[in-house]
Amino acid sequence: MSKVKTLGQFIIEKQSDFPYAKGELSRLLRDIGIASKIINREVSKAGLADILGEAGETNVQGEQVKKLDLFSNEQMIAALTVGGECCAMASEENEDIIPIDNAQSATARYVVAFDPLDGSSNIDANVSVGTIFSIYRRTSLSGPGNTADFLQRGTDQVAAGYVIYGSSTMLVYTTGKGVNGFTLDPSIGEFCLSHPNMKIPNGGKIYSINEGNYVHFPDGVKKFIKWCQEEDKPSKRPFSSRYIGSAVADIHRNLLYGGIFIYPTTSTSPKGKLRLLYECNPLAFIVEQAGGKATDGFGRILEIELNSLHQRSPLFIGSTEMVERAEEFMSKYSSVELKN
Ligand code: AHM
Ligand code: MG
Repeated sequence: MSKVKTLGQFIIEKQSDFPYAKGELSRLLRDIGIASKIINREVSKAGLADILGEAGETNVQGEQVKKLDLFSNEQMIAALTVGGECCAMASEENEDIIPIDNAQSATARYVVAFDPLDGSSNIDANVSVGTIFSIYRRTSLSGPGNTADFLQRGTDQVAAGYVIYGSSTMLVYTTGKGVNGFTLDPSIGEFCLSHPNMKIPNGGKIYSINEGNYVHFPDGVKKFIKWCQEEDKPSKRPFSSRYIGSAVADIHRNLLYGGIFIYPTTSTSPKGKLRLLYECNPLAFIVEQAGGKATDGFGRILEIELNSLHQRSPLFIGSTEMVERAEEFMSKYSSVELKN
């Protein structure tokens, strides 16, 4: 047998990192892994939807053809509901939480927040999309979970991860003890450890931001972008601009190569676009665990108080040196009033 280590094997091995764990967290991660394989199967057939479906309504089995983000949402909900380790879910696709009211959920200890298919506007163009998830211990004592179970700070996350459906499919996660990445081997249907102990370079040469919104950016961001574009040999500027428009894909690339991703406040979106609970917090937890930094331009993402499920936040995330440089520009040229 080769040295390949599957996600399942890795999770079982790592369970001993949590001496009081009863395996529930491991089972939750396994359930998410299963949902993501089903999502992957459908995402990889995205271009076939029209020819398999009848007027886009039904597929070849006569089933309803669903939009992939709704399909992904259903898969995550189904996997976590039957898994029995989770007492409530929160999803980008659902206004309210989804409490789980069954025999196991009464004693289940976790809640899971997720964005089932982030960047889904890219899907028809065959561009990478992702699933993002974040796991918390419930704060309620029993029964189905409630909204208050989710209103915790990012620092309270027990695990977080993302799945990127790209040129290959990868699952990257952390339980607060470093970051590990697994690539799906389609021939055996297993996520295999391919990127152990991921570390983001301290500096980088890539900045990722939707520059089309330039006129709406805070001055600090405008000045930072101009600084990235200046010629300066010692700091290897000008930097490269790379923007996919799928946060998972942009941040994953920067995690590997070094760089910064920014989705700031804009004059049209004064709180930013991305959501704290199931986009910013899990991505921030992963990037910090990989040695990087994530802020809202002024302070640490993971310490922001969460008051509502779909609360937005600006996000500056990536290589520590680059995020700190952007923060310098923010504190010099932008008002802290822009803060969340
Ligand atoms: P979504 O959750 O509706 O897919 O939106 C989130 C996505 C992120 O993945 C991406 O970084 C951002 O929206 C792109 O937004 P924009 O098109 O404004 O640049
Ligand atoms: Mg999203």
